[in-house]
Amino acid sequence: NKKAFIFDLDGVIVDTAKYHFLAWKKLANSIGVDFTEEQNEQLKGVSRVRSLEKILAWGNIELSEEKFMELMAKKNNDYLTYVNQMDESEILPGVTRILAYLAENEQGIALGSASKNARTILQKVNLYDAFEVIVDGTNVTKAKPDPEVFVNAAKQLSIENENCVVFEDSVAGIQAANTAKMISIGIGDKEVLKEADYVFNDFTEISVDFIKELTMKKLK
Ligand code: G16
Ligand code: MG
Repeated sequence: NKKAFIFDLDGVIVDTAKYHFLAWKKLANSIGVDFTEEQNEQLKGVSRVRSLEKILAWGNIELSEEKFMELMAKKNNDYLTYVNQMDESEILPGVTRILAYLAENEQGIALGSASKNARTILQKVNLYDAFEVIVDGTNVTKAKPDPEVFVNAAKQLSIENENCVVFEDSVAGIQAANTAKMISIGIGDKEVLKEADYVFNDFTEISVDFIKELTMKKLK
């Protein structure tokens, strides 16, 4: 009874939000815009282009296309200096155990991330080979809450949407999974991720028995 388990990257497998924060803050401040942790929350799961558009709107700033591209490249270079220092110790607690269980039980395992740096990050934390399929920001045209990223992953695994389970930390990602008729599992705050089928604070709260049950029952 094969199911597919699709993992978001930032906020689910690793906490790269802290590095996005540092890089966006430096960039925003360099153009005279304040940038807080609360604002960073609003960029979770959001694409790079859309993130810069939001920052510029907060600062009431308009830029030429050329300058816009220049700032995006600057932010990404800065972000990559943090990514390049990542290693296995940054895998969030409980994640490896679930990935190992799924692999042992021959379940489909995919990554579904908005990040164009997803492959680099997986290599840094030594999880690249743990995923049979990787769909990231370089493979999709429509951002979450559009289900494209997850539907694409399911297709590549040849598993029907109804037999997929998605782990997500963002509201937009939960909505994307629900729209695709996949089981949505929120990682984070119950109040924020209330549209999810299940919510856990983190992977240490997810038991192997719970995953086993999902692999055995009819999901939807
Ligand atoms: C991640 C982050 C977002 C980031 C986006 C694009 O998404 O949550 O904050 O803006 O990727 O990242 P990049 O600039 O590396 O292309 P996810 O879907 O993994 O949570
Ligand atoms: Mg995320």
